[in-house]
Amino acid sequence: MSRAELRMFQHATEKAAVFLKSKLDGNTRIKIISHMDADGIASAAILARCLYYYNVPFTVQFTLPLEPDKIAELAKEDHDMFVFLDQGSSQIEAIHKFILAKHANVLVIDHHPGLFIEHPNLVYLNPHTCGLNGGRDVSTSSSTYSVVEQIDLRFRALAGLAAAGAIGDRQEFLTGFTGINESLVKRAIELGLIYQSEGLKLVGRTMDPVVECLRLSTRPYIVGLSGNLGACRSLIDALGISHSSTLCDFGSDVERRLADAIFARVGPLATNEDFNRTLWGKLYATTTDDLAGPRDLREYATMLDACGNLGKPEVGFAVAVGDKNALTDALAVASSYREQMLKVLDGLVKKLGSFKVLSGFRYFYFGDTISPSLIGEALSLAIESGLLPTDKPVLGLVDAGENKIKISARSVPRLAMLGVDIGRALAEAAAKVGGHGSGHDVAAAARIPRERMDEFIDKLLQAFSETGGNPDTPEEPS
Ligand SMILES: [Mn+2]
Repeated sequence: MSRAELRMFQHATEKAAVFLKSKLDGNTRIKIISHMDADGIASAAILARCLYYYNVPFTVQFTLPLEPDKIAELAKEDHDMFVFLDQGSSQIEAIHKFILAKHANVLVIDHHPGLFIEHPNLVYLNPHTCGLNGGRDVSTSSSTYSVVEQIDLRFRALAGLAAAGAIGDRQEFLTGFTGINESLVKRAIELGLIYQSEGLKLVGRTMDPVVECLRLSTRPYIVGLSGNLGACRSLIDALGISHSSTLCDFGSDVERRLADAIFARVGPLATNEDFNRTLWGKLYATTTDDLAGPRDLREYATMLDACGNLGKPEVGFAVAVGDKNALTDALAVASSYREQMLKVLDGLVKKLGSFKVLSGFRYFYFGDTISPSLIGEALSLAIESGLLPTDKPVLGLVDAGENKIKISARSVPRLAMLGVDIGRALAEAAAKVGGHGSGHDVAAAARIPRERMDEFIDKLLQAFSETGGNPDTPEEPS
C-alpha cells in the first residue's frame, strides 16, 4: 500500500463519514443491506452500533448479493437512505435505475470490484477506486470501521469486530494482515483494544475441552486426528494433560508440546508451510467488554460465519451488537457448523486423488455431496491444511438446485501477484454459458446452467489463458 493509495482511501473514508454523519439527526430512516457472511455481519454490526448511539431508526437485511430484480423490489420499500455493505459495487447500475431515481440516498461500503457511476445522492467507499486490492488489503468491516471512527473516536472499541470481519474474509494471511487491515489492527494493538500473542490457532481454544478442540479441527484439518475422538484422546493422554481443560488454560509450554506432538503425528505435512502456519502463529483477542462472545477473534469470525452460512445471520448480528442473550444460540449454531464442516472435509479428503488437473486450474465435481454454501469454505480449509497444492487455482463444482451448478474457486496471493484473477476468469466464463460469476482474485464463485458444465470448463480454460491466468507451472507428478 503506497502513501498515495492510503491518502485516497482516507479521503474516500472522510467523504463517506461526512455523508453518513449528515443523516444521523434522527430524521433519516435507514435500511442496511448487508452480505450474509462474517464480514457482512460484522460490518452491519459496526454501523448499527453507531446508529444505535445516535438513535437513528434503521432496519437490517442480510442477503447474498441482490440481483437487479430484487433491487427493484427493495426500492419499493419506504426508507430515506439505503446503505449497502459488502455488496453494491457490482449492482451500481440497478441501484441507479431503481433507488437513486427515486431520490433516496445511497451509501455503498464495499470491497468487491465494480462499476462506479457518480450520482449526487450516492457516496461509495471502495478500496478498488483508491488503487487498493479489496480482496487482500481491506474488508468491508475495516472500511465501515474507518468510517464510524471518523464520526466519533468512541467507536474505536469496535476494532475487534472490524478485525473479525477481515479474518472471516480470510484477509489475515499466513504472513499476517496487509494494507488498511494491517494498520487498523496495529493501531488497535497499540491502543490496547486487541491483544496479540502466539500459539495454536485452533478454533475452540478458549471454549472447548482440548480433546473436542482437536476432534473438531478443520483449520487445519489434521489427518488422523480431526474427526477421530479416540486418536485425540490418546494424543492428549500421551502428553499427560487434562482432557477437559481448554487450550488457553495450559500456557505456552504445553501448547508448544502439543504442537510438536501434532507435527510428529501428521508425517510429511509437518513441513508443509500452509499446514504449519495454519496450526501455529499469531492469535488475536479483544480486550474490551463491549463484545459479547468469544474473545479470540478467529473464534468470533467462525461464529459469525457459521450464522451466515447456516442461514441465521441475525443471530450473529445480535451477538455482535452486544446482545448477550443471543450468545447461547450463536454458539450452538457455531458448534453445529463445525460438525458439518468436519463431515464435509472428511468427504473432501477422500476425493483428493480424483481432482482433474488442467493447465490453468484443478477441479472436481462433487455432485450433491457438498452443500453449495459450504464448498467454498471447504476448499479454503483444504488449502490451509496443506491438502491441496497451490501451484494453480482450485475449483469445486456442486449441484445447486434448479438445474444449476455452483462453482467455488480459491487461489492464493502468490498466484494473484502473477496475474491470475479467478474472479475475472469465472465472471467471463460464466457469462459465456448463460451464468453469472464474480469475486476477488483469490476467492470467487459462479452459478451456471447444469447442462453447460463441460462448456464452462472449456471457456474457463480460455479465460485463464487470455487473462494471463495460466500460472504456467509444470504439472504435479501425481
Ligand atoms: Mn467481504
